[in-house]
Amino acid sequence: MADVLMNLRFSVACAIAREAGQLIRTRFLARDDALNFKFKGPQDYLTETDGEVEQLIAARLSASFPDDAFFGEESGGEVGDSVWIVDPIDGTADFARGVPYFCVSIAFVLRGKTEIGVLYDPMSDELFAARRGHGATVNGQPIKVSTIAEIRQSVVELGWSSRVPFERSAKVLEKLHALGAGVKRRGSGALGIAYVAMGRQDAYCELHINSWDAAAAVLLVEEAGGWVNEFLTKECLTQGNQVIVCTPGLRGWLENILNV
Ligand code: LIP
Repeated sequence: MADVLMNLRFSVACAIAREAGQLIRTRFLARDDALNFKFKGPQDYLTETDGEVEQLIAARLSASFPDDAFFGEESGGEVGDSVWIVDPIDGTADFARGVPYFCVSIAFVLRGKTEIGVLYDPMSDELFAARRGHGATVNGQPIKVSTIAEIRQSVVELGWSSRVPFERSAKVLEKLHALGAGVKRRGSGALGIAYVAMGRQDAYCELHINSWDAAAAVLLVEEAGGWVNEFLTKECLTQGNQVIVCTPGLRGWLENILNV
């Protein structure tokens, strides 16, 4: 019975991610050139669509799974034994400025472990999905991390934000460059981590990222054969944490580099 319910949660989460993604796409394409956004903090964007999409997801999940808790980036919520962790738009800065690089992220966490992770990028029409123990897919096709094991042959995305003094992120950036890594920074941690799961890049790391940004995508990497740090600690659910996801061969390099 438990497996049947988890299967149902997985299917419903995928459907909700697509519905939410279509709403995000509609709002993105209809946007005028006016700068319709506010700031929650330094370079921390907020648009009306963030709240609209989170309300849609919360309503759909509550209707299907009324006993589950809900915790979203914009509205907060309760963190119970079974809880949905949601980022309505990851990559809000790009969404706000008209750059088509963002996704919706939905994770289901049971007794502190992520069991379901679903991301949808409505601009590329890519649905990334994973259920613990059942592999990871993009649009239903299995995905795997790359086989890159040498840092000087790797593509590593480094995220950063005003939540961490830039000097610390700069030290990581300097170390990565010194070791010959190809370094990227795109602006959506969720998509950056999902790209590791499908081998588009070989690692994603950030000194601090929120649970709603990364929880779903980290499960994708685990299920795609990658290594992930102990990201989703009890504190992380509400406080965030450092995240490192990578190919197994890059683990040693990145654990050392991030020890800043
Ligand atoms: C973003 C993260 C990114 C981080 C940004 C921001 P948002 O999430 O995905 O990794 O560096 O500061 O937190 O705000 O677009 O949902």
